This record gives sequence, C-alpha cells and structure tokens, in this order.
Amino acid sequence: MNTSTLIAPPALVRRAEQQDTKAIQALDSAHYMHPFTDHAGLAERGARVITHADNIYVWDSEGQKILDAMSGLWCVNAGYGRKELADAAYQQLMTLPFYNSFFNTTNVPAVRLASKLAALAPQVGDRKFEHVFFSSSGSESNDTNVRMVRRYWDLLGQPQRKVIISRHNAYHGSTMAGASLGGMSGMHAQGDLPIPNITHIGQPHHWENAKPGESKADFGLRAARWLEEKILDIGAHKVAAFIAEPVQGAGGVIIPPASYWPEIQRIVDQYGILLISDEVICAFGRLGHWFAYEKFGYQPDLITFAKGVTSGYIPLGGVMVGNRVAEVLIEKGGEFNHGYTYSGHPVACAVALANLELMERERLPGRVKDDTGPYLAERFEELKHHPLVGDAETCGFVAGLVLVKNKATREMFDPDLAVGMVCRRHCFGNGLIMRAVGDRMIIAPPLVMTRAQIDEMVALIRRCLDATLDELRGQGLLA
Ligand code: PXG
Repeated sequence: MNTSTLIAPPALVRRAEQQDTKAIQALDSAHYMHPFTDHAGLAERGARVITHADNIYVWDSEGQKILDAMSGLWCVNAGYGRKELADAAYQQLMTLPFYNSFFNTTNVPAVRLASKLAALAPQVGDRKFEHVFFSSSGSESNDTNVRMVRRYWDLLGQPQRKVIISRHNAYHGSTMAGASLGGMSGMHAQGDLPIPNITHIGQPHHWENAKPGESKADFGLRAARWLEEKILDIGAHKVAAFIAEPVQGAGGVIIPPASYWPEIQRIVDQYGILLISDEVICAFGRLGHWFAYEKFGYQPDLITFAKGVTSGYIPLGGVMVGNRVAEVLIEKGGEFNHGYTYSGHPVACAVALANLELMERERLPGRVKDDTGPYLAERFEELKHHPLVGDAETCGFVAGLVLVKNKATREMFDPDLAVGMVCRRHCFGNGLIMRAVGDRMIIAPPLVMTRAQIDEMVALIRRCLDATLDELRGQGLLA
C-alpha cells in the first residue's frame, strides 16, 4: 500500500498550529453557525480546532494527535493526505474548473465518472445500473430521489402513487425532503416535518425492539413485515417507494438481522413498489463491497451515494438510476425539470475518479471484506467482555458498542446521565474520535486502516471504556 504524505506543506501546518486557539474560537462563535450545534453551549466550551491530517490521524490546534475512527464523518475512506486526489483536483481546476451540464453540454470527468460508476455497480437479478444523476450531497440526492420516484409513477399513469415509506431513526439528510425521509424525531420537531406523503415504520434494531427471547431471525422477519402492514394500511396503489439504509449509520450502526433484507425484497416485489437503497455511508468499500446492496443481495431501483465517492475530499453525491426507472424517464419522460448548478461538477468528478482508481489499486473494498473487516470483528468480539459493554457488533468497517449498566439483565443507564457523552469525552481526552449515539459508541474507520492500527484503536477504545467505568464507579453509579 502507498504510504500517504501530507498535502499541506509543513510550513502551512506549522502556521496553523501556531495560531492562537482562543482567538480562533472567539471568531468561530462570533460568526460561524455550525451544523447540528447548540451555539450557546459551544461558545462556553470553545470549538476544537482541527488543523491538519494524515492517514488515519487528525491534529488539533493544541498539537494533540487524534486517531479518527469516524473517517471525518463516515467519508474519508481512502484516508487523509492522499496526494493524488489533490493533484487530480489541481489538474482539473487548471483545465476546466467549472462548466454546467444543462443546455446540451457535458464535460469529460462527469462522463467518465458516470461510466465508471455504472461499471462498478453489479447487476442483481434483472436490475442494472447504467445511469447516474449527480448532485453535491446525500441530502440533495435524496431530494432527487423523491422527485424521480414521483415522476416515474406519473409517467406510468399512476399519479396517486405518492407515499414514500421510510423508518424511524433513519438518516437521509437535512433538506426538507431529506429530513422528512429521515426518521429523527428531533429533526421532525423543528419546522413542521415530515412533508406530506412520507411515513415511517419501525427500525430492525434487535437490541432495542425485539421481544424478550425473540431470535434475530424471527425479529428480522417481523420487522420487515411492518413494511407490508404499512403498505396494506395505506393501500398498495398509493405507495411509491420504500427507502432504507443497508445498515443505519447516524442512527447508531444498526445492523439488520440476516432475515430482514430478503423479506423486504419479497414485499417490494409483491406490491410493485420501488426500492431506494441509501448508501451514502455504506457504499465504496465501507461494508467490503463497492455497493452495499451486493453484500445483502437485494435489488434496489435507485441508490443514493455521496461521502466515500470522493473520500470526502470534495463534495459530490448522486443517484444510481436502475434500468426500471431510467427506461421510463428516458423513453417516456421528455425533459425532467430537475438539476443543480453543480450536477456533474468537473473538479468533484475528477477527484472521485482518482479516488475510485486509488481504492481499486489498493483493493480497499476487498481488504475490508477479506482481511481487515474480519479482523475488526474479531477484536470487537473481545470488547464484549468489558464490564460496560452489553453488545458489540461490526459489519465491514462500521461497528457499534452498547454501554449498559447491567450486562446480565441488559439494564441501560438513565438517559439523563448521558453515559455515551461521558465516554466520548474520555475518547477525546485519550486521542480517539468515536461517536456517541445515546449510549451506543460507534466507529467507521478509514478503509486504509491496517491490522496494527486496528490494534492501536482497540487499545484506545479499551482505555476509554476503563476511564468511563472508573468515573461511573467514582460517582457511585456502578458497583
Ligand atoms: N443519507 C445517509 C444514509 C447519510 O448518512 C445523508 C443521507 C445526507 O448526506 P449529506 O451529504 O447531505 O450530509 C447522510 C449523511 C452523523 C451524521 O451524525 C451522519 C450524516 C451526516 C451528518 C452527521 O452520524 N450522514
């Protein structure tokens, strides 16, 4: 494997480090509104200033080196500091920094990337992916999905098929349609969401939603059949599509039982509704395949992607449009009145091409599937023995741990104690970035992570779990 090199010249890095953290924090709270942030709280604490990165590590303005087990935000699949991605951007910026794809025009990187993605998406059953629609994010791509799905049914003379079914605790983005498709109650509570004709069923979360003693297989079937119940409740003739993440990411790395996806496939086929696989997190090697539907063996009609397509180096997203939808849109549709200024942005597409070539050359999806993914699973299995850990699961290069008060009874902590946040604080203190979703601690490491680095990460996780345990014991919250 290539060893990566820092993109930023050392002089630039040093300059960033020498900047006064307090001054940056003051400017930050004076002017910069962050996503999903309580600004009053942030102003009190001051933001952590990340200055540079290399391979699987980031550094902050105080000089602390931190192992980034979240790949930025589930996206830096190729790791930080990959010079060839910077070179690809520079070359394209100097050649053609921008041109649009409206009005009968196109550009070479967008064409090459669309054909590359079509070649990487495997055919399952009779579903082929020969067309791609580009956007700049996962949220925009899901807005595209909503418009495409409705257009499809209109063109087929079934305009009453409007309802899109999603799941509670799903994450599909933060635009009006994205947040509505998502099942985050906190998001729905702000701004009158969801928009009409979007509805939600339960998530396939065995730990939280299974009945006592219910097997994973039985629960998986029962959870899938919530979709059938919802379709029958609404009337199949009114349902347009079902959207789901292969493995829920932001919801806390929720890995469905093996029985779930085959039953979902039976149901969408039986009622003729479209299946949207939101692979913004799960594609591009994250689960050990280029696309995640391949891992689970189902047949989507539309696939949302973003993040890992450029390893997060530059914004790019899109929708892989399966032949079922593409043929109708192309043959019957005429003009589809939808698109973005940056659809097929040449620089973003050039970086994506360089990223996919790099991932192919270094066999990153294959490594996760056959080597480092199974090794991560093995190491996570050991964490189950920790007194705080009720469950530990991995799927490719995503993983989650449940922190519990009592392992035997699976009793959880009082949510007001925010034990996940306590653990997260210890992670930062010990040079590790891990996400807390309630009391689930989750990771999605860069796919370049080696076995030795997995060992280093697991040792850090163990240290943070121990520190959390000590703090809880110190407060008399645990025996
Ligand atoms: N779909 C899925 C499955 C996602 O994970 C989006 C759509 C939206 O993508 P954009 O590019 O519009 O952000 C996402 C994004 C978290 C977190 O806290 C996760 C995401 C974004 C922000 C925070 O885990 N996923």
